[in-house]
Amino acid sequence: AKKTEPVIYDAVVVGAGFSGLYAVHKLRNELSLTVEAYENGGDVGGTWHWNRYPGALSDTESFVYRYSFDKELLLQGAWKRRYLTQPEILAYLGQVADRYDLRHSYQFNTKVTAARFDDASGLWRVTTNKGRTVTTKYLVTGLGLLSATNKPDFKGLDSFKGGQYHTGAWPIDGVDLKGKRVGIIGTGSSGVQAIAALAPEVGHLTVFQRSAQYVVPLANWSEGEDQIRQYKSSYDAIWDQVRRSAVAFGFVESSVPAMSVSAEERERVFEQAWERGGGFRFMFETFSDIATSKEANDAAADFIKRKIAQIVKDPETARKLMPSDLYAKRPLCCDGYYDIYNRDNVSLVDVKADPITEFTPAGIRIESGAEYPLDVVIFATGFDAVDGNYAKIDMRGRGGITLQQKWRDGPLGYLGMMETDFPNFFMILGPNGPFTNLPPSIEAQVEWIGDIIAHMERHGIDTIEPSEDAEAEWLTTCRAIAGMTLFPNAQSWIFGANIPGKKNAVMFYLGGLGNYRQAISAVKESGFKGMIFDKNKLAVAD
Ligand code: FAD
Ligand code: NA7
Repeated sequence: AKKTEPVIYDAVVVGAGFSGLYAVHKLRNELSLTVEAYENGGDVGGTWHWNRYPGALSDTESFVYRYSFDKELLLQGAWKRRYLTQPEILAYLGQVADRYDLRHSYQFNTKVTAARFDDASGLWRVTTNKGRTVTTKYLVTGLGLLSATNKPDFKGLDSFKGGQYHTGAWPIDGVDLKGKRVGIIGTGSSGVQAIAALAPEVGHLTVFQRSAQYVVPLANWSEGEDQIRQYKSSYDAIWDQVRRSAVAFGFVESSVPAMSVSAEERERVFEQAWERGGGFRFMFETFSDIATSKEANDAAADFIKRKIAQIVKDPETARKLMPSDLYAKRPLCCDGYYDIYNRDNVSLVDVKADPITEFTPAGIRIESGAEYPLDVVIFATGFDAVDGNYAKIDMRGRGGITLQQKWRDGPLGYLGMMETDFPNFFMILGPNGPFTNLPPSIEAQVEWIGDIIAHMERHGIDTIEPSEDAEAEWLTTCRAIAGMTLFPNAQSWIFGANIPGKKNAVMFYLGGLGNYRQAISAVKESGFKGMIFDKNKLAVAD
């Protein structure tokens, strides 16, 4: 009998968050390719499928935390407040999946475990934990840059009798925390949101804080039909501005250096931004150089520290809450954050001064010997950012080179999307991509990837990969820009500093979305300069 040919897909897409969903739509619905997609979770949503902790919310404003590629979809947008809650975003992504019929391309609850490029055929072989291996020409991944959870391996974790949950892997059915003694480790973006939501709910909340943070208000006011109609009628202008801007948050970044104005004027601007709410607004809409000048940064930091001193009643607690680092991590925002520490049922433990030594059956013990009895511990300890999920896949490119070998000095990606020696492999939000409100960056990348693939299909090209020179040049650009900012001087996930043993590396292009879009369209306009087409055939011809 004739042997049946194995199925060869045009493209395999991995991930069903903002990135993967748009990639499936682009490749399958717009470019008419055959697509097979995998998602480790039980449904679409990505970040918003996994992060169901109380208080989970996007701090990008509702009018720009969404796709813009389909005007009709944009005009259907509905929301209630200035920021979207996790259930709202999850529902939105579900609607998107319905609208473009995306779910039927996906195998859910399926993890990609290996992906190998076959030099002879120029195709990828992709293996899942369901024991299936498929062959594909293009491999497109949207694995999430804040997705691989980081759970510190404290001594005695297993002995703890209570419940333990990570914010980024929250049980779908929720956790009943009413009246319980809850401990939370971590005060990053997830931590502050959860702390604010839990304090009024639980019996007692003990916050284990390592680094104190700068947190400005959200100002999460309700937005009525009129306001939403106004956004919708200005959407063309809004998205045009977003795409040209640096952080893509839907406001115009300041061009005024902090020290160019009087101290009184600075105070007025900071006060106004405090009232207006929003972390990125506070850092980028107030003055042009908060993230680049130490003096400007100190001025912003001092303003927030004075707020902490005014709000927090107990001086010892206020002292613990005072950040000592630069204001140069991802900016945080939360309504009433510092007020929470005036509540009787909330206590703050400074685990930088007095580190957690172990979990006991009853709770958490710190170095000085104090033990905190707890019913539940919440890990708001963040993510192995950017490359965390890539490291879990056995990925091999040309000649069997592994991604781990390629990234031994830190992850790197050409334009945040491609790798030398990994032909026809496209990452969405891969290393050295933009640091912004993410949906607009995801759209820019998916559209560029779609353009390349369309070009290849039109011209009968089998493989594409960046040249080593192009990749090295992009990395040099990313490093140079990062070096002009204060961000490398603060220890955070942005440079991989939050994971013990992880090499500090420049993992983002900090030049802003406008410049990024220009850089990637220049590559396209030049007929994909810096790319090598059909390297195999070239080798044969040599
Ligand atoms: P994700 O949504 O992370 O999706 C990746 C998916 O890939 C996951 O579902 C994962 O299960 C799947 N996957 C990974 N590896 C595999 C594998 N090997 N096999 C199969 N499936 C796999 N961004 C903003 O711009 N503004 C915000 O306000 C904001 N708030 C955030 C708040 C929180 C709590 C978190 C965690 C993130 C936030 N982000 C925010 C970042 C957010 O991740 C992005 O905005 C966006 O959702 C990323 O979409 P994505 O599709 O690229 O990745
Ligand atoms: P973050 O911002 O990485 O925050 C993690 C927090 O957990 C932070 O306060 C860490 O302290 C703390 N942490 C991490 N490991 C430990 C250990 N071992 N002991 C004590 N405390 C620890 O993650 P988030 O989830 O809040 O936010 C990530 C991004 O997702 C966010 O920026 C948004 O974009 C969405 P540290 O500051 O390292 O001292």
